[in-house]
Amino acid sequence: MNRFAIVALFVVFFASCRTQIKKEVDIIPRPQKIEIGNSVFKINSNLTINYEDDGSLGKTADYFSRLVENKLGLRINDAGKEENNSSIKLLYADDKSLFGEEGYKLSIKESGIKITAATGKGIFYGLQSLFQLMLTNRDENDIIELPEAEIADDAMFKYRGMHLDVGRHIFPVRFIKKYIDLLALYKFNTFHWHLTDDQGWRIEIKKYPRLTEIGAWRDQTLIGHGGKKPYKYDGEKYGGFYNQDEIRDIVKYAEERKITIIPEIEMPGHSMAALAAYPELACHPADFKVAERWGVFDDIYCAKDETFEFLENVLLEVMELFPSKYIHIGGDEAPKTKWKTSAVCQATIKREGLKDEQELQSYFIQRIGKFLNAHGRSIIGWDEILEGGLAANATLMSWRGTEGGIAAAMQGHDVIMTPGSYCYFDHYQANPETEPLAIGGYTSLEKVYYYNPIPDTLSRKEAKHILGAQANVWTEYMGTSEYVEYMILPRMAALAEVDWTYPANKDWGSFKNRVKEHFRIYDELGYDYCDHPFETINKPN
Ligand code: TNX
Repeated sequence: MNRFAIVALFVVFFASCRTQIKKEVDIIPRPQKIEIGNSVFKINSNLTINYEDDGSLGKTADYFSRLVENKLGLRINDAGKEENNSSIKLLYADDKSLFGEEGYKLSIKESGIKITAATGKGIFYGLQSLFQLMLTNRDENDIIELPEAEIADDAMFKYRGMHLDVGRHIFPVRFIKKYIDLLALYKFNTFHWHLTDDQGWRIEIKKYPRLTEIGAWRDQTLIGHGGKKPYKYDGEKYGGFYNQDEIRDIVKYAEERKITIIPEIEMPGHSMAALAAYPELACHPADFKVAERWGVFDDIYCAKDETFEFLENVLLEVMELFPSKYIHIGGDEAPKTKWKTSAVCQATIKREGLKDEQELQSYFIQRIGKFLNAHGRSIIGWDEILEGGLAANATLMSWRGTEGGIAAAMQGHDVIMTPGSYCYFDHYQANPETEPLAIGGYTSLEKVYYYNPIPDTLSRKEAKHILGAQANVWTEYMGTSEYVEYMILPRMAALAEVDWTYPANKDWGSFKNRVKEHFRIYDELGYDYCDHPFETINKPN
């Protein structure tokens, strides 16, 4: 081969690499199908949106216009049903059977943009993809040119969740909304709101005012890591709660973004804050304090009638506020020490013909489960609710590995996967020696990315019970909202791809490139994030 031919070959090779790269768009989670053309849609100041007016698409169009105006400073005119010359069209598909429940098609041509779906949710997700494209195709002069593209997309899992613990640290309403915005950006559909814990009760309950007068405040907080003795405290009163108006406002905000909020009211353990407010609910009432350090505490709700009456009344108010089908009732880490020495608990064990305290926990959860079922709701509980027998209709959240989830799915129960070593975003994401203080562990971005929620041991039928995966954000060591952002970004982007993208389309190399582009989105939207998530260290988790 002569020199000219070799050079020509190189040119062709590199040119094809370049077009290869251009074939990708920076959408996370990665869509099912993407075809990219050669032209572009240039966004100018005359953007208009139109939609079929079914009473709901108009609201979605309005949401999108506000989003684009706030974040990109671009006005979109609402053309209502006027189709003429509208640059963004939202349409319901004629043949709905061609679309999944949450699927959509996004078509970008030189002449305009069209989003088609069978449902309002699908349209909403199409708009999120469009929003990401607008953010990642903007140049230094704020000019946006979208590539010609045909995108067809749908969700792999129907439950795509992010959790947030506001018990250990509380965050302002405006941050809860900012968190929800991020869920929407990444097509999550569930926000699991952990509202009560030993260190703070965070939801106003009108019938029991002491829960927030007393239970929402701790006298001081542990400094440093909980595993390090002697304990040192900061001596500063800390606390707060969300009143019912704020909660209603947040539920509405989430609804507008197609996100269901599942509230969690912990029982029978992690209840020190409630016991500090109402000590009579304990087996051995004492002068309890709202917890000031992290861990698992022996005093838990006593399995007695007063407790059930209290919890049922609390749940009635919770159900008023949250329309979700599921209510999370916790169930984790409830030591049985106090139940062993309680006459009432022992009498209940005898009366109900239970074997031991483990079965009493099961009785406790089942009784609450029946109460919620009678009100048309279903319970979700952490995997300890397996012990002593699962309540009817209970959905299990598997956190201590995947075994609990596997066992529950084999018993025909629905399961949400949140195994600690893949889905705990309170673990370190980079070298612990140089990172800010976290609880421990090491869960890299890559590890999250490769998580597959469906265990190989399950049959096809059993695997249908795996609804999806969720990351848990426990906040013992996250005192500020900026630090919460830092811990979830970009790992949340990886989880989005675990939950949404079909396994055949997952690709770590491609994800790495796209996530780097998303750093720009975080900068643009004002989120903190870990900018060095690719380094790997030799630390097993
Ligand atoms: C275990 S996960 C807990 C939480 C802690 C977390 C820390 C679960 C159901 N319970 O109370 O915050 O570990 O990683």
